[in-house]
Amino acid sequence: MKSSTYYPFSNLSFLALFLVILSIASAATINVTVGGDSLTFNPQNLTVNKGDVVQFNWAGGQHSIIRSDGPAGSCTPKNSNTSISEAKTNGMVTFKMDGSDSRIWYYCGVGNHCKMGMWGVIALAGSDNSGTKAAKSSSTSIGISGVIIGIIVSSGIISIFTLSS
Ligand SMILES: *[C@@H]1O[C@H](CO)[C@@H](O)[C@H](O)[C@H]1NC(C)=O
Ligand SMILES: *[C@@H]1O[C@H](CO)[C@@H](O)[C@H](O)[C@H]1NC(C)=O
Ligand SMILES: *[C@@H]1O[C@H](CO)[C@@H](O)[C@H](O)[C@H]1NC(C)=O
Ligand SMILES: [Cu+2]
Repeated sequence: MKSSTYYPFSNLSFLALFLVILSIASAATINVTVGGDSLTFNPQNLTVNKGDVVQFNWAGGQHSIIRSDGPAGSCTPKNSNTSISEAKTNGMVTFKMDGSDSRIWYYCGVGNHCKMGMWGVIALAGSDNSGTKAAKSSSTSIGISGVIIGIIVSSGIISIFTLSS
């Protein structure tokens, strides 16, 4: 009697634990090379999952990482929290895409590096506006077609009744 009360809870706990483990396991570290042979962030355009950590590795030259408000290629700092890294020549910094932004833009603030193309974008997979809208409208149309199919089925049944009587 006691066990029948507790089993559903322990199943839910296992499911919750499994989902937590899954989300920890799927959080990845993605490398971006800063500078080196060219004035670039490589890869320049990155799509990551929520919780992923982007690791910027300096490969040569003096570079900083400053956030902008976009669009891609903007060399103007964001209003607040603009710096991911001050200018330096080696080492690394990490930036976690924790879900507070669905997309971030950044650039190197040293010299004319940004104008030369030293900027990058990190987007969260599946969280851009178009994707959200598409997902919403498709589920709406499924709902509408469900109603329409329901009406057609009902009218079919009605007409069958009409024909046989
Ligand atoms: C990322 O860079 C670090 C340090 O340079 C290296 O140890 C690691 O293997 C790299 N990871 C990937 C996935 O390339
Ligand atoms: C990154 O995306 C921009 C458009 O936002 C594009 O102009 C640029 O060529 C892309 N960079 C690379 C390396 O593909
Ligand atoms: C700036 O960053 C700090 C630490 O990451 C955070 O606590 C704070 O909320 C941020 N402020 C804004 C305006 O984004
Ligand atoms: Cu630079």
